[in-house]
Amino acid sequence: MSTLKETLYKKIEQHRPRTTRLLKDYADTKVGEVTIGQAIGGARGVRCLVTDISYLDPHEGIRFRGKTIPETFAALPKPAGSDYPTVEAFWFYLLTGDVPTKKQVDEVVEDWKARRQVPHYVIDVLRAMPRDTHPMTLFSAAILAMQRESMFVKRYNEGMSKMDYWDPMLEDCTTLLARLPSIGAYIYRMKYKADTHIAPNPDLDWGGNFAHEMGIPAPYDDVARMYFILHSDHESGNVSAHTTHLVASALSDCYYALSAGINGLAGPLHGLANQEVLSWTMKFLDQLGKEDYTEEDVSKALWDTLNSGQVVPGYGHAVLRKTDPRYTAQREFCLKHLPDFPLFKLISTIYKVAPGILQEHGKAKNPWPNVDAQSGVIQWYYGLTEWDFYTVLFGIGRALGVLANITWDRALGYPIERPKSVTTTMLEEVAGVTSAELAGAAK
Ligand code: CMX
Repeated sequence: MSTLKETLYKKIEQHRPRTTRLLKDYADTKVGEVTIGQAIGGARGVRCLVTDISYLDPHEGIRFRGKTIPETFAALPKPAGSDYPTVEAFWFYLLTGDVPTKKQVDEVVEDWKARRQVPHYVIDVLRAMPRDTHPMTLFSAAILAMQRESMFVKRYNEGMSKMDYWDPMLEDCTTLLARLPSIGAYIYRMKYKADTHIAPNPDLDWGGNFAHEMGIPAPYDDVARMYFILHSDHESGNVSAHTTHLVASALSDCYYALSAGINGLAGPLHGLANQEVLSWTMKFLDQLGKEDYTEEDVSKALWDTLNSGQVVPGYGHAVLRKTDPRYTAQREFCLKHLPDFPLFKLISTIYKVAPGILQEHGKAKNPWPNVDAQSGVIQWYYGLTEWDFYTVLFGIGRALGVLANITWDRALGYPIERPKSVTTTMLEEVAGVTSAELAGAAK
């Protein structure tokens, strides 16, 4: 058994009685109430998911296993010469809550290297799809294609005990994770770099090797590490995390579950917003028609977007009520590495102007930027200008959080998910809406 698996097993054994006790003795204790607004309005704020891997406070932002983003970056071991930890160290930490030693990290790095070869049939699937297919569709299809390899399915069919579900789930998640950066890089180079490919470098960690296979020199290896960690987890209610959790709750394996989660991430209100931010900013530059724009010009272009009924991409959030600390972390990177880059300056001007405009507009509950408002600028600076690809980068990172979560879901025996629906008439009855009022409203 690997050190990671052994550590995780101990944590699972310690945790199981806590969940069992809550279910046995306190199952009827209320965590909150559900309002009509929540039932119709996308279940905002309904407390009906449990995860210990990350927690999102509306005012403070995300904590991974109790640590803020700067604390996480500071605590985890880093490769020589890097400012950011290895993703492998972060995976150990997300799964177990323990900051790993260098030796423990090295073990995960070697394990992932041994599993990272992308099978040839996956490449065949990618190549069989039309070349103008969106990178997120290619990414999701590649993940789904590997479902045939699931250890979880094999062991399930052999009749494994429920208590053991987490073990083959972890095996599958590890194999899937190990391959994701190479799949992403293959899609990128097949579509945008004349179908030329770069073989993996056996000396490099997951993030470092991704930069290498993309063909982008340092410090892009650190960009990759930072980016994947920042995008990994945002508690369980967002579309990609919730979808992955929901699909896995039917005991679908991680290939089915992650592919579904990636499809949710591909929506413009969720992960695709990072691509939207860049395409919108470029249109916006065209509209302004000059590089010496003023804050008034930016303000007018923002109002044009809002007045035409569109959302300002990269701004607003369903939970957060302040600037997303993932935005801040990336902004700090930009201030250090690309302070004079014109696109960064424009994004900074939008940051200055947009919150006030959104407040004046009066609709968005949160006028502050989210993670997607800042991420494309960094990619663009390092030559990754094909913004259709940006959500794949988000997806590679997001896989870390959602796969850690479904491993724990199986460890704690979370059941198949099945909330209850009601009819509109039932809501009207609860609200005390009379038939006379309804008849009046219909006129
Ligand atoms: N620009 C304009 N209007 C906005 C807005 C924005 N950035 N954010 C919210 N609004 C509007 C909503 O469309 C909604 O309008 P209607 O009442 O007409 O339907 C109203 O404000 C209330 O919305 P909300 O409660 O503040 O926000 P939601 O929880 O419904 O939605 C989100 C959250 C992120 C989908 C929304 O803020 C949005 O569309 N933002 C732009 C897209 C974006 O950046 N998405 C990425 C989020 C992070 C991620 O998942 O990657």
